[in-house]
Amino acid sequence: MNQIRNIVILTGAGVSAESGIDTFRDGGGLWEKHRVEDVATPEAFARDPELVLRFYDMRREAIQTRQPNAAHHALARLDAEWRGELLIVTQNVDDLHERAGASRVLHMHGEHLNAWCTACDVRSPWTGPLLDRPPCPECGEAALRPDVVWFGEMPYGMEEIFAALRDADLFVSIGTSGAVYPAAGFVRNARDLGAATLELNLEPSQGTGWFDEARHGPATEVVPAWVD
Ligand code: BJW
Repeated sequence: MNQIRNIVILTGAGVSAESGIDTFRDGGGLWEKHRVEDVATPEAFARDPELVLRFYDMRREAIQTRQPNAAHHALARLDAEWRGELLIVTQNVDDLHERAGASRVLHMHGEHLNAWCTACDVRSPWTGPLLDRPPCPECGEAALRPDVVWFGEMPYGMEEIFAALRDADLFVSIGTSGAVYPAAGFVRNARDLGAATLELNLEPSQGTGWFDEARHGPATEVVPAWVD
């Protein structure tokens, strides 16, 4: 890591898997139990808000009982100690990077523990259920939805992410299948912009061929081994 000053780290569901949070596309993952079209699009929410809110209430409750694992802690150590630029771009909607102590975290697919009021456009911290249609703490309208990015919606922070990719010397992708864009394209963006690229994943991802180097194994092993 001698020549490296600026790092962008992309994380996905695999980094939280060993904390007991379901991934999406693995065997037994969320998309085996729920159809994407039924729970993770704006059209699904318009059609059947109760089904969507029940799905997210269940997951919001579950993540609050889960704890960061050795991969989150290793990344938090790196964040605390790295003197150059560092950005953890997470696709995860849990808060395990933050609870491990990382501060330079961007949630490109939103956060379970926020609610977004579609009436006044304000985001508020939210730990309880949304199914009973509580009023927005800001404007009082019963118009809250989970503050997550569904298919067809624009991910958060794209300008900041591309600025970081432009300056990156190293791009590291951890625990993501490479199935969902635009995140799946970051490795090619980073390469085109001159960064070295590394994949850390349980198995080769869909984009594994784009990386300069890949190390495969559980995140709680391969991430601390890379950081330390
Ligand atoms: C471990 C492990 C262990 C397990 N240790 N590893 C056709 C072509 C290209 C694009 C499109 C297309 N048609 C439509 C699109 C666009 C669409 C898209 O990508 N669709 C694809 C499915 C084809 N994308 C969008 O709509 C996005 N918006 C968009 O594109 O806007 C326009 C735009 C244009 C230009 C620039 C910018 C924007 C929005 C995508 C929103 C995704 N939302 C979700 C739900 C979030 C809320 C929620 O949590 O419910 O985000 S879907 C879901 O997938 C979630 C995740 O963040 C995301 C990625 O999943 P992830 O993290 O990779 O998880 P898995 O399960 O897929 O993989 C886990 C990996 O971990 C596996 O590889 C395991 O092996 C590994 N693993 N255990 C290490 N212990």
